[in-house]
Amino acid sequence: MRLLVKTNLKKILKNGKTLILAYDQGLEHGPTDFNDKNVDPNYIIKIAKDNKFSALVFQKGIAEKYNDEIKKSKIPLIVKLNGKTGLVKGDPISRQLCTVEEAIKLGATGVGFTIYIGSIHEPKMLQEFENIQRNAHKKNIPVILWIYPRGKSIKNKPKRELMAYAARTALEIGADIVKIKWEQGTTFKDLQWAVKSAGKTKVVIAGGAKKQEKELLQQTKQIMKAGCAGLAIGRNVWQNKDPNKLSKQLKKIILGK
Ligand code: FBP
Repeated sequence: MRLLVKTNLKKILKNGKTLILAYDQGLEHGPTDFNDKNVDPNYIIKIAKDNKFSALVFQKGIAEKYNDEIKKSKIPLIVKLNGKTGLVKGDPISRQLCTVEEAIKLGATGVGFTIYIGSIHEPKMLQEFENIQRNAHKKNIPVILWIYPRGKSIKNKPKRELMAYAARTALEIGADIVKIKWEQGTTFKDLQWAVKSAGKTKVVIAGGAKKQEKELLQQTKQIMKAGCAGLAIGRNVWQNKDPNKLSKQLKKIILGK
């Protein structure tokens, strides 16, 4: 990897660890995930700022409209370059909605992209990623890949295999950080195998729908023990009644402070 990409990666990873706040659910799921408070992007920026998250993830619209507030927060920005709504059924496809150049103009430290491996549309997403990865690395911008096995073809495949396959794909196609789900029904050992499969690509785990705090904290300890770099989490933090308290607990586990 080019040295400068590494330098910029260091803005997101401290000692190889990271706690990223994700807020692209408004597009992916719709405002059903939100309440009166967290529907406002400023609320999310404040959580990230007050708790010194490692990075914040937005789609380009929020990154543009709330640019002053994001810059003032001094939290590194990751701009998601593709996305889709949750309304279309069938094998998913997430197309590019923003370029690397636009993300850089918005002040991005990193860019994010989603690929649904196993979807019949996988080749299109792989190809768009290829272009983004090359452009981003030319400009010394690290690439974070959200990679989720989805679609009819994966229905009967073991979750353990799919999780490691997702992680490995990220390494093979040049992602700097890969975001996977710790698939339900898989074990700690399975997660360790996925981390191993990702090689030098750092693994972060998605939060998923809101769960009990105790469960989340216990899982986070396991995630770190398995060799992951941290979490890229959304709903569990900004849907929590006390996001500051939870963020501090997560930081202690992940970053040790
Ligand atoms: P959460 O912690 O809220 O699950 O966010 C993680 C994330 O990857 C988001 O960035 C994204 O919007 C969402 O999950 C997509 O989840 P899914 O594809 O399962 O609906």
